[in-house]
Amino acid sequence: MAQPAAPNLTHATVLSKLDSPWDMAFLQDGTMFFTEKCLGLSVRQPNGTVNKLLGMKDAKGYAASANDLLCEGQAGMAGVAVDPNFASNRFIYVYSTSSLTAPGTNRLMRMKVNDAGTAVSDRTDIITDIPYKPKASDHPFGGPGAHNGGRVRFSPGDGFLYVTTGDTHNGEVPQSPKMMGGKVLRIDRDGKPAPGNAAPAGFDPRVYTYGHRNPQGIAFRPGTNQPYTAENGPWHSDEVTALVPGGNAGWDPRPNIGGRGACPDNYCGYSPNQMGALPPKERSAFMPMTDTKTYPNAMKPAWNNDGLSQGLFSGTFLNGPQWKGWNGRLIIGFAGIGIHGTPVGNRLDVLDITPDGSSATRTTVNLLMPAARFRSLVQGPDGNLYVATDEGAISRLSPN
Ligand SMILES: [Ca+2]
Repeated sequence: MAQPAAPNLTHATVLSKLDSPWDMAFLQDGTMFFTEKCLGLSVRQPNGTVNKLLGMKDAKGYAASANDLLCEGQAGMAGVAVDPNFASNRFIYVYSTSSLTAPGTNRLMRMKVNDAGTAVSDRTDIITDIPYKPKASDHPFGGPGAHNGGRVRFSPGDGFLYVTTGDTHNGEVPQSPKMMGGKVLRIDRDGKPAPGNAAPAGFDPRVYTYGHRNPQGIAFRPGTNQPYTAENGPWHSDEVTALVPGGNAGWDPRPNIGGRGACPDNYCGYSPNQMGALPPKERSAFMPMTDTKTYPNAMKPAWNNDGLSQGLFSGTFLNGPQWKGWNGRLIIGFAGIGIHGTPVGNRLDVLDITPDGSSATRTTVNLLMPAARFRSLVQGPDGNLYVATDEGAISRLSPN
């Protein structure tokens, strides 16, 4: 039987001249909440009106401001999700870096949106202890705010909230049972652990999976609702991984694990590493994204970006017959700026993942829009794909 064809895409700009838009979340009527990394939370009403709801420190023009919210490097205001019961409880959830406790952490805030959609109130920080990298001098690589995680999604299957967190360039974090970076957390709307997380004994009960590097995409496969992460690799090997409760994603940048030597500031995350695209057999000596030697039961990736690190950042499953041959497939976006000799990562790929999540084949999307650094991908209630780019736009890609 012939495979259904891939859809053609048309492109329309929904909002432009934004400042580092990071994520979007929709209501059924098309209302779109969105974050800007260094400004705050806003909402675009179905008629196109934009209301600025909650601003970070020094952001102008917002209905309210929160002076503890800050941005620095990759950190700032990030993921946003609306409650599945929004119609009755009006709850919205936002991940942001905060200075409320020194030297700062990432927090997951729950707030209430008023009926007019012009203001938020009742901020409750339901997670307060996600690590944040406060200053460049702590570690030799990257800058402050590096590896900050930040995607926030409700599962349509179990109704719980999944939160992705980054390793903050701290070697102890990803495998730590108590430090909440390098994890996927699974919680209820009050921030309490969801039942069935199944992390090993001694782990914080909010931990669903651990041993991640910097997962910034999480999506749920239609049909099974199994969660999949998309995460950045250490100058090689971006990964997409099917998650299982209590699973170890196999990232452990500590020295002396698996025979690694001393590394700068006890973070071997780039050591040994490659500069440029080396042949796969040479890459096998690199610090692995999934260390199956040390952790034989680690979750193996469904897909590896041909050994390259190009800023794999976000992903969502396309769902609905309008997507033709891509219906049910995972679309992922890259935001890599092309450092260390790798090609710039401004593209979208569609992955056809096997039912067991063990492997995938890739199709690169031919976009009818300018090349861009893709920060967020969300399918809207109209069935179209909305994309946020570092170039400052939120666009709509419609299949036809
Ligand atoms: Ca991994």
